[in-house]
Amino acid sequence: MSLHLTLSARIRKSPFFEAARAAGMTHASVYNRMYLPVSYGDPAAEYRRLMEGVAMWDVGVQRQIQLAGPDAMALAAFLTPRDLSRCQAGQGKYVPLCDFDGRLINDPVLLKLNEQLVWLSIADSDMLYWARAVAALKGFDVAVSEPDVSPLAVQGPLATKVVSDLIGDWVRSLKFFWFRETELDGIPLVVARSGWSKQGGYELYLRDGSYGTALWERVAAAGKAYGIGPGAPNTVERVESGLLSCGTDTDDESNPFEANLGHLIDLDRAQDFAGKAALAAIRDAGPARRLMGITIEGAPLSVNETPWPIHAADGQAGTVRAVVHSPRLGRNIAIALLGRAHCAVGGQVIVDCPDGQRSAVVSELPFMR
Ligand code: THG
Repeated sequence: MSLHLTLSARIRKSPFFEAARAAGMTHASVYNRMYLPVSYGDPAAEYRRLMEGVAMWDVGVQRQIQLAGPDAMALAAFLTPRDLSRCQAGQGKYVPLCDFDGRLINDPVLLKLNEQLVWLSIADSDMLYWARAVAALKGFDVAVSEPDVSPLAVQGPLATKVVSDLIGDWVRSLKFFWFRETELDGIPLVVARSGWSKQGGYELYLRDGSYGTALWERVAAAGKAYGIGPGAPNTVERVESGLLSCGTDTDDESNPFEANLGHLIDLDRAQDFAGKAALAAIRDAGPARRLMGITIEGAPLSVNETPWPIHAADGQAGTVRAVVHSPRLGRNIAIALLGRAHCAVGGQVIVDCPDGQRSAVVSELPFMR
């Protein structure tokens, strides 16, 4: 029998929740203490729509942490090891956030609205308290809040047609991760070329939750001609594409080097930032573990509910963080966190699957470009 989790007032709803429910949401997860719709009952159709057409996703769980005030950029620059000195207003940047020991605690998209206003569009951990604590300890002149802002993603090869019909032709010239403030018949939005897939698309950041259903319906209407349907951040596609899911692929001791984000860690910056010394030490020693691909033999596997142990001849080698059966590759592929002695491409390992042990082969990430 299937297990049901109960909806309750303690878990927050996105402004698109009721529209997503009306559209046939069948499965939800929890992210940033909110419901995240994950399926509408037909995973194969949802994958196909993302790969060949266009899908709309309620990703209101991607909460914004707003930094407002004269020290907004100074706080942002202290929170991330990535160099923001050339980041312009209207530009987004993917920014790992680390604690003082170099642990990876979140990996938001940063949006610089202007010199005194920054949003961190966060993954699943409580960055509001962290950002407030850091701002207070550093004495920065900045107000840290969680504003009423909720992204709706439009993803897939036909997303540009839908969003340009809806918002205007100018969206075609937005560069990857750039954004613009606009409105749609009085609905206040930030429109960004971004989204958690490698199939292209946009995110419409709704700046007033009372318009949630109205915006959903406008997107659905504009997408009708292109066969739009509801979907969700797609685990199959993101494992194929090697997009990081912080907290799934990583654990509480992970650092950005083991998560293959080393190219975003700018240790040569003059300014100090959280974790700088610890990250320099990790870089010099090399990370003890790394995220790698593995291909697991046998019949199609479904998503793991826990990290499955991985063994090698000399003992425990690591864990499977996320496994899917890839329709494009026709194989079971997984993102694995492996000890550095076991990262050699082509190496053989053994995975403890729920139905028994299976052999697997190590590869680079991503599986597909
Ligand atoms: N969009 C917005 N907010 C988000 C996400 C998003 N918050 C949560 C989560 N996703 C944050 N994590 C990621 C992870 C990867 C990417 C974006 C957000 C991503 N990565 C590209 C890649 O890996 O190829 C590009 C990274 C880069 O510029 O180097 O897009 O999706 N609003």
